[in-house]
Amino acid sequence: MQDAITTLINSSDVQGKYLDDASLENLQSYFRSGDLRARAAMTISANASMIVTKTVAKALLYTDITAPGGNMYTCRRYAACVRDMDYFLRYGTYAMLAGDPSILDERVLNGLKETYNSLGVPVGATVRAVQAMKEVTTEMVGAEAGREIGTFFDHICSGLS
Ligand SMILES: CCC1=C(C)/C(=C/C2=NC(=C\c3[nH]c(/C=C4\NC(=O)[C@H](C)[C@H]4CC)c(C)c3CCC(=O)O)/C(CCC(=O)O)=C2C)NC1=O
Repeated sequence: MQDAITTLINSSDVQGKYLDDASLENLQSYFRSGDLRARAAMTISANASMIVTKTVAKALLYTDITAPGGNMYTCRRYAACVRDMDYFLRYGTYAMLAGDPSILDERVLNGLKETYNSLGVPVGATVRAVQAMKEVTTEMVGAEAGREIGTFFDHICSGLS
């Protein structure tokens, strides 16, 4: 796993150089948004199960997916989906704090699309649910922090598409 700081320092070190202006500006904006991201992480962790419940209600409940024959039908599969949504929220929060998506690539997206395809988990509906989670989370943390974490929800979606 990497974060905004190690990513920028490593790329300067490879070139044997000090951080250039563009890298320093990136770092400054990472530090400036630090308090915002930490407060958003607190709000999210205190409300995680509510965010997941609202997301499922908004995007999945009472659709073909929860009806007989749908991928979320039966308690076991419903619970697996809710658990996956909680993984997306938790790892999205980690990535927001790190300011870097590598933790998502390594621990969430690695092999996920293949797993979903082999189990018949609908990827399109999952992507829509992650987008709904972005909206629900933004309502809770506010527009500015919503944009910070939104990038990483989008990263999950593009990793699945
Ligand atoms: C921390 C990283 C991590 C992730 C991301 C993860 C995902 C993950 N989700 C799975 C299953 C599943 N995932 C879903 C999810 C859904 N079905 C739908 O229709 C919805 C659209 C969607 C929820 C948004 C379902 C229903 C299953 C069970 C499928 C089955 O066994 O038939 C499985 C197969 C094994 C299992 O059932 O536990 C994995 C590995 N596991 C991990 O360790």
